[in-house]
Amino acid sequence: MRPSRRRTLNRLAALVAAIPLAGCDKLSRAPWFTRLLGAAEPLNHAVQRVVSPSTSMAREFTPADLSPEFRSNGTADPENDDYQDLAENGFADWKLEVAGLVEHPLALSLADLRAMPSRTQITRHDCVEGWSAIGQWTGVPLAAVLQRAGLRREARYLVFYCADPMEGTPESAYYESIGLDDAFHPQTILAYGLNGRDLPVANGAPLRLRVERQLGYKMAKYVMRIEAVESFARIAGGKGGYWEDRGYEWYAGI
Ligand SMILES: Nc1nc2c(c(=O)[nH]1)N[C@H]1C(S)=C(S)[C@@H](COP(=O)(O)O)O[C@H]1N2
Ligand SMILES: [Mo]
Repeated sequence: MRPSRRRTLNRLAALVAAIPLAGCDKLSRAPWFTRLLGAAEPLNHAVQRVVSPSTSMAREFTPADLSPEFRSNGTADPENDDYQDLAENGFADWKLEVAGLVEHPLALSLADLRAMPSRTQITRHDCVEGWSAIGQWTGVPLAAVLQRAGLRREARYLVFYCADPMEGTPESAYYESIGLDDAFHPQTILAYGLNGRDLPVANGAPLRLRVERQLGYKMAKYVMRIEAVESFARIAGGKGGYWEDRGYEWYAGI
């Protein structure tokens, strides 16, 4: 770790330790404390990166460890006419859009994605709701897609826009975002296969994100578009994801 970063972390840690535990109620209403908690989010991320550096790998399992069934959670079949039309046609007309702060905006079909380098990994999925499942995922490393698109220097996050409206309206569509360290991590893939078969609709067909060092809600299903951005502050609720906008952590390290 760079000495300057260590100093900052030490100072912040000392500051957090100095917060008295009593009177939390009053504290949580104080604007400066809310701001400090906001500031603790990048700190959480920094601490996580020290504890498990960006090169660390999530554990991988063997075929004997596979869950008999990989359950579905959240949306199991998007209530969206456009999506239903695409699904009826076996996603032959679906294209993944890659846009935003990239040199070459892309529109990739499933065939295009399958022709790119692929990676298969058996990992455990942990959902905040308290269940886990082990599955074998096959897909294209996100890094390969980003290399083809050419990220511009200003890009800091990747935002994933999904097909499924959570509350009936297009504005309530599921979305997620990740930073560049996870985006270029070798286990971060755009998966089109689960347990040796095409990805089922219940698990996010035709394409879902796998970010193996984070919790299940980061793993956007039904991905339609990826946008490279400098900031996600002006997207939807501004917190970087559907569940983040409702109070979940943006960096959901396991
Ligand atoms: N588009 C979309 N992606 C999503 C969700 C969702 O409802 N919609 N749910 C999330 C949650 S909370 C979990 S645990 C996993 C569930 O993935 P699975 O259905 O393959 O089990 O997807 C995540 N990605
Ligand atoms: Mo979840």
